Amino acid sequence: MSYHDGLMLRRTCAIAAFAICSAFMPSVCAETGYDAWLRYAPLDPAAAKQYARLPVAVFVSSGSPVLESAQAELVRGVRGMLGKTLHVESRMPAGDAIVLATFDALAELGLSAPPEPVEGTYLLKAVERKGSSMLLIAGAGDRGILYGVFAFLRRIATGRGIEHLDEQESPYAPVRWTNEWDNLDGSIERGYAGRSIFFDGGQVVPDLTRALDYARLLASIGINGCTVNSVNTDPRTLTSPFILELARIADVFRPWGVRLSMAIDFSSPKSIGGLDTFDPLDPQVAAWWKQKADEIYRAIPDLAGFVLKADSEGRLGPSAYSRSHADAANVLARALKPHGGLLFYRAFVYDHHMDWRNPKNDRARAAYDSFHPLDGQFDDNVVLQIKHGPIDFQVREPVSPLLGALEHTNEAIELQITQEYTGQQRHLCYLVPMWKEVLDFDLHASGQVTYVKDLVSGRTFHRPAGGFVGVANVGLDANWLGHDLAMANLYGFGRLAFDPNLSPREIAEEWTRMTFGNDAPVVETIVSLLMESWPAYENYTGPLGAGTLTDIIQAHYGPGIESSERNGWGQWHRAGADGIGMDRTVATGTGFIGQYWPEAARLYESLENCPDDLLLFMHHVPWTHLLHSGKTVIQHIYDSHYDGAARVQTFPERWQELKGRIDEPRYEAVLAKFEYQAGHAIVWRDAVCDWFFRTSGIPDAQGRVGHHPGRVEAESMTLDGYTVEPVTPWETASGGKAISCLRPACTATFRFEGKSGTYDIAVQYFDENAGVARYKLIVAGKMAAEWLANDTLPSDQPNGHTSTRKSVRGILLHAGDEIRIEAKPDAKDHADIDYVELTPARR
Ligand code: GCV
Repeated sequence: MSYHDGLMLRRTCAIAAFAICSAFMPSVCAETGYDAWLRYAPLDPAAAKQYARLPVAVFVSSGSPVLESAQAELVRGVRGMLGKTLHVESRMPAGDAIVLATFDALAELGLSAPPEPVEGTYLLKAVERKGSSMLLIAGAGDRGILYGVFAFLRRIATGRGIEHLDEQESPYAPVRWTNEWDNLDGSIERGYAGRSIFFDGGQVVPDLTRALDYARLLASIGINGCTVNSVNTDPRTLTSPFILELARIADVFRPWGVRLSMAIDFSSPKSIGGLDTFDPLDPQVAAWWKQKADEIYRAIPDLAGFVLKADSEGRLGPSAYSRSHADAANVLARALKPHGGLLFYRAFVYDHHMDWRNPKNDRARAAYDSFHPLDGQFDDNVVLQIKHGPIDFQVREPVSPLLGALEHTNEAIELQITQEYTGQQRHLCYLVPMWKEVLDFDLHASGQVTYVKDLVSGRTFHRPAGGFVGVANVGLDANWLGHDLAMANLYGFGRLAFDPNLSPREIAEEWTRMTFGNDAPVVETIVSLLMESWPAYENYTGPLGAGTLTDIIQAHYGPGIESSERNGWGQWHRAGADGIGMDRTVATGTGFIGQYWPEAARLYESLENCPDDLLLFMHHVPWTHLLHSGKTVIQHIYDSHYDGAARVQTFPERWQELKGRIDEPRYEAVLAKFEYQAGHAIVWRDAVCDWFFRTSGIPDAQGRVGHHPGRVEAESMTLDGYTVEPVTPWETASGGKAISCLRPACTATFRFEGKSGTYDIAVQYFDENAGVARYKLIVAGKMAAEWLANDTLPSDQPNGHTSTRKSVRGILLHAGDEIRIEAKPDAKDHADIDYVELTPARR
């Protein structure tokens, strides 16, 4: 569904919602996911009862665009959920009222404010005053009130009472930003939900409704800054006409308390500024940045700051002039300083041409080696933006040691909401439990208990700035992230940034209630699916801290196990005949473990202490090394891949239990995603197990690897028109081969030789992004299924990205029945097929 169709449907639904659901029946009105967790669907009558005494008069103690948003949101939410229309009064009402006030205004109401609240703090309080009930939504600044309104509506949406309300919350850290990797042409780097909501064809889009609605979503979870263009930025971002265009985005963000920030190109003084240098220590360059910052602040007075990726993955940086990262950061920070702006300097700096033959080379060391020596040299409005792990958003990484190594520098942790290495929003992978583990990790900085959440928020070393940055990459898809359930990650990022002491389960439950309603089976099922999803994904994609075994050169999506090796990118797992893993010990390896403070290093340096889930990140061990679990490494790899794939086979069935309890469009969309994920998890399982079997030479003790009962290889079928072709990499096709149709039409046929009964039939084919092939599955002369290979998977070749499963369930088969696939290729999609698998019916 396009954005505009989605919007129309949403509007129609909003108007119809109360008419249809005015009897407070659970709403199963068609939804697009556009409203995300801010649906404000009518509560059922029993739940609504507890809010019967909610005052209908609202008084707002002052006016500002943010307060107007707060007030309008309150009216909208209460109307949607309770069917009650609030009246906004211009004077303090004599009777019961909801009062929105800043802490500064509380004294006038005869109430006291919390001592020294940080910006964004809110207070929800039920107060009896002169015989009337007052429901106070107070805040430190307008943002505090806005956050209070969202917290209040969240209470109602999740069915929590407001009788004796007394809730006060302060944001854990001042920085709670998203980064969007949007390009000016409208594409999004590592975006999986359509094109940019901000840019198209080199311009800011004329209609910024989506940007405005995004700001509302961000505000509802306490996000206060958003960098709208990719860190791999286009220097044109800083040209005068473009600054004026960006100002339009800042204008739509402002009423929601979200400040715009921009990614900048370090070579700009030369590339667009007319200077012959961008040397940060050249006074002309400093003057250029100062004049540029002044110009930007004239157009965007509340710009939050700049983000810079320099000397990384081909981006120009201070090394061009043998200057330090501190020199580069400070020249920008000084230009921003008079305006109150922050400079985020990304610590994602590494050499991507490293010599893989040198066993001492290690990309994981790079951030610490580059930035730790500079601690204390950065100005106070510089924030080092540090990815949570030392490599790059893998399914499992240790915490970056740099996070514990900066006592005199502000830092922010960078988390990735967009699922670059974790299934690209085609697989469900709820990342909040992973982030929580990271934030709760004790880095023992200076020998003290120092959790990551306290280091990054600036609490540990009393830094003036710091916090949380999430790379979101929302797009024009109606549901923002492409998979309705992936929105739990955006929600969870904001909730953790505001309060990292929340638990992943609490967040999952809150999000589910707001997004899908309070129906108990719905809540139970979705929460359990979310909570199981990261462990399952880790199990079928990446073992024991070796990284996600994906194709790291291209799409970062399907399996591509060897792509990590023998190149300069440094994501090596060093698997070979003798064993697997990177030796990062101080004693014999790269010394990476020595970058941790001694108490944390002790956890990793010895094989005895090292946790199983990071073993291969830290050590090189033989295949037969015994884990703490008692299994050998190789058997763990086989077992975990089978377990993970088996777990997600249950996802579609469990989701189907919710039919009728969730609106049809979202029900169907998620079901289709789960069916796809279940099939692709098998591709992952088989690719990883086959590759490790060939490399280790050690068979699976349970006899599963390489043995697939019920599987008929396409190359063994009777082929008409099809030819047998090798697939690259070999492990992404069963038996390393597939059949390819280079004629206008082809067929592949075989006879069923098993016991008569009801079977599920899976056709494993390759859905290449090079045309739309057509398939028909004909069983005993009858059409069993017909489909198009029209997905937009990230490759135009048969491989682990494109291998796709079509499942047809409950087909009655008799011994000797003919099973035939008829295919028509299209353009360069050759209707490739890997195999057909027949299993006794499951459902
Ligand atoms: C924006 C990884 C991603 C790149 C990304 C980079 C970064 O390498 O694959 O797309 O570039 O990280 O974070 O800068």
